[in-house]
Amino acid sequence: PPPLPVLPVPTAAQLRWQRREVIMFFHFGMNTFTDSEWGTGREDPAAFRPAALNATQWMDAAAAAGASLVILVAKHHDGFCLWPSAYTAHSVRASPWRGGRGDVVREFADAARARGLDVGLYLSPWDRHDERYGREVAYNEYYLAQLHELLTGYGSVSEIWFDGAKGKNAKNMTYHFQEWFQTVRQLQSSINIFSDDGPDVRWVGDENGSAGSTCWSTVNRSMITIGEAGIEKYLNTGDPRGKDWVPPECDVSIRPGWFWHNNETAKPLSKLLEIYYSSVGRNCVLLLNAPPNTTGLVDDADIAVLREFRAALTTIFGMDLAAGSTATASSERGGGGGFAASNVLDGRDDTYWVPASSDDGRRKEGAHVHEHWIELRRPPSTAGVPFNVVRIQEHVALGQRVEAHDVYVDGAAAVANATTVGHKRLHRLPAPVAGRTVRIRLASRRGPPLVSAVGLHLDPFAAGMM
Ligand code: IPT
Repeated sequence: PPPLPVLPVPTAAQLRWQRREVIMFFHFGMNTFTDSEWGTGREDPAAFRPAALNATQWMDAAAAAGASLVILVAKHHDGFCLWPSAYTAHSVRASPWRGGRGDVVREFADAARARGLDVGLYLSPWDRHDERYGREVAYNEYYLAQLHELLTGYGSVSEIWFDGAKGKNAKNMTYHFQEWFQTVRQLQSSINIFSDDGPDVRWVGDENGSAGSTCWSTVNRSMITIGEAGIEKYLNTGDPRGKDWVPPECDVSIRPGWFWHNNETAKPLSKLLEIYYSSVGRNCVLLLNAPPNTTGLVDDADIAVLREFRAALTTIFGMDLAAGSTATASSERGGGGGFAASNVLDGRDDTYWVPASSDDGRRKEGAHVHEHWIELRRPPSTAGVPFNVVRIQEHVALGQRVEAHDVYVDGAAAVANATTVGHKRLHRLPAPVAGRTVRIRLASRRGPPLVSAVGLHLDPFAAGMM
């Protein structure tokens, strides 16, 4: 049978989220038209007038990036609502767009589903417009009522985003997060709730797409206060002793700002790839923002760079230079359960290598400590083909375990030496190497290491390769 889990473990919804790897964010709203990032809340709804909004075109951007989930900012800090909420006049209903009968949330959700993409929503707790803001009960009721509208009126919602950002007028405002979270669960049972503190997905602690090189999916939620400065480092690395499974999401914009500004342009491919390695390659999901412009479309140049990004990932990871290898390990669990080392080469997340139960990775053989390791031996035909990326994946469904590991090629000095693995760890080597054998030593772990994949790739976009 499979080994016992090492707690905590992800829920089914968290596992589905983790395997998405790249998802997309759309910041669009009043700020798009006022050329700002944080509106004051005093904007005239008449300013919201996209000339040719087409949410289907936004989905082209998501498809170009290979994202399977798209998250829309339904209300940002300026309080202007992109759907005709019954609880405020400050919404699309008061704008000239579609004669006041428009609903961006509806168009967004419909366009996403038509493309087979899942839907997520962002509703800013901080509100600089609403007069109830600052009156605790009144504002919390208002916010809850809007959650109700968004989570009952637009079909299934896969992720909801609670941004911890706030300004001075937030000082006297207490948000009833527990009431909000429980209401969300009641309305959408398989949703993932994002906030600094989860409960399902946590902020990674920065907005540059960079997780800690040690990155645990676990934290102690009691250590985190939403929106409080000083928690960033904890969020960035997680906590090996964490009792709560709350994996990190890296939110980053493809442009300098979250909203569209005429004088800004998208980051180049090289930057997006660097972000991919330091987010997805460090056990995170990457939430990439592409802001639609004042026309109500994503700039063609932005879609082009997203397409380039996905094409580059396909070039790098579409070919596995470990294919055809044989895999051996320090030991293998028997019993016919199918836990052989060769599982790391079958391209599946649900099969994995398990060491023998008698093997605790500390057994002494003479002077030698018999540590856990797994080794690929490449066939003669590919042994000379160089690679510069090593991919390692843990079977996190049974808990995140690896605390320290190294990678050796042909028994020489380690080419990589690191801490956590998690769902996916990508090591970029300083230069391409060729070699017959690649060994991963799992020097330290919480319980037996369960490795679901090891891959070798050539990244031609890496420095010095182009
Ligand atoms: C920042 C919030 O302070 C933080 O709580 C989190 O929600 C984060 O946004 C999400 O990106 S505010 C930002 C200006 C750093």
